[in-house]
Amino acid sequence: QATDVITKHSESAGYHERVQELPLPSNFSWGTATAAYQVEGGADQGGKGKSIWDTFSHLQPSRTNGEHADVACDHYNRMPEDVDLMSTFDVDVYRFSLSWSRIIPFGGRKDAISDEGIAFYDKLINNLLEHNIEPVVTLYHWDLPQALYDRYHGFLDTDEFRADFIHYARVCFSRFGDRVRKWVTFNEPYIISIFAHLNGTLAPGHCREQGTDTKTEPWRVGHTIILSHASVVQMYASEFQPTQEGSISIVLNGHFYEPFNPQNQADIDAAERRMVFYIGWFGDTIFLGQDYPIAMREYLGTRLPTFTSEEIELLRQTAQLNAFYGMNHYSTKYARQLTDPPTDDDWTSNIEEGPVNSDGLEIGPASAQQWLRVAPEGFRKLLNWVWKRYRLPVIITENGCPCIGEKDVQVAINDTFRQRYFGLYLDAISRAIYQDGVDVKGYYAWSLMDNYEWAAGYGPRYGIVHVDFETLKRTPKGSAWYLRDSFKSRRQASS
Ligand code: PSG
Repeated sequence: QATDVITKHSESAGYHERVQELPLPSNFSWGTATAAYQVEGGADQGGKGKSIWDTFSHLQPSRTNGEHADVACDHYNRMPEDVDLMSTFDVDVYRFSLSWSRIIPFGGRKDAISDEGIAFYDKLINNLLEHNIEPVVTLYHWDLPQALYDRYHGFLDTDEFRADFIHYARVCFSRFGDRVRKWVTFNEPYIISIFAHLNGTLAPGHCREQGTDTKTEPWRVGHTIILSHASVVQMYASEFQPTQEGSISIVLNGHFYEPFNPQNQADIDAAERRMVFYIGWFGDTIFLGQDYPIAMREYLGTRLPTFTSEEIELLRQTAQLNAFYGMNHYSTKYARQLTDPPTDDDWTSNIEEGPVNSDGLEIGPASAQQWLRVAPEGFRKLLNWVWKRYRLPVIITENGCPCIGEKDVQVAINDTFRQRYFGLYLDAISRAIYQDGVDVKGYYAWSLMDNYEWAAGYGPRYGIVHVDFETLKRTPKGSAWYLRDSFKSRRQASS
């Protein structure tokens, strides 16, 4: 049976390797990650305002598997227990996000700040520091205050959103910045743009069927994110960094793409161009401080907004202030250049992507989510791609996978599939560092615990801790202990 699995999958994906426990630098930091809406619950506690996810999950339940996150992991009420738990895994870092509408219930720059909301995050941060765990804080992980959507459609109004986001960021820096040394502005701008304003799978669910302008909206949203990020970086550098001495950047996600047919030049070009559209969109503007990639401008024409010369100047000035490249990465796909005319809202430059290549080989074994295959070699190649293009220290801000059948706690505890996934992906990082010269600083596993997986509800489980969503009982999975032990031995091996 084992050979069966092996012969189906492409050798070049790296899955056939044994986990080798290759070394990592002694100062390499590891941790776990979560996002506010996915774990907190406490929907009506502490004066929290509604976010677009509260609305989306309640008013359009068919789009979220009938499930919402009013309670989720109840982290809002069980936070001390969760911090105790993560400290038993010897983590260095905890990456979490702030719920904007917990801190400013109506979100806007003239709206009231909630002391209760601030108090929750104060407690969390202090608790982490008492356990010697470094907080890495994301300002925006998809839960836009509903009031800002009602007022001006959120990201679609660049000027309004930007002004409100700068205000919100300033509140966070001034309240938490004495203790937080690493900030992330946005989690995954690609997903916010494409999945929330074109495919419609994520809140606010804009899509063609709902009559929104899928030709231009996602590119407007991306534009808003890029400018809002740059403004916040500039503000942080001038108002807070001199005294707080922290660092700031953004988190970009992206698959690695292999050509569907490696003999076909069009597919080779497609794989590269797919990454330019996915990652270069935000990376070139934000980290290189320049206009959108030429390939995007050529293909999208006037669908893509333009920067004024002052805006280009802002990007140029803030580019070097980004201290790291935050990388969320899970999987590799094949890219195939299509020749039939694309739809008028095509966002890929007419590329089809999938898990099977022209020889019928699968890129790697399937997880519990259809888009996620195990392919560690693609991870190593993506690390190289990003390093070559941006020359920034890389932090893996998310990586992980959901195994099949994990609702059963016995299956979850014995999560050998995930342990192997982590092992192979960590070996890929070691090779990228020691064989390829990529500067990788840290690794945060997604996720600390099973949680609300957006449109997929409570189906796929990414946690290194199992959560029973009926009793809310937490049980560490084998992978939690695997990561603890593996980081220990990998870091010793290098010193
Ligand atoms: C990234 C890529 C895809 C789906 C979801 C993500 N994709 O290619 O279809 S999102 C990312 C996110 C976190 C999620 C986690 C697992 O930041 O909140 O729970 O991945 O999907």
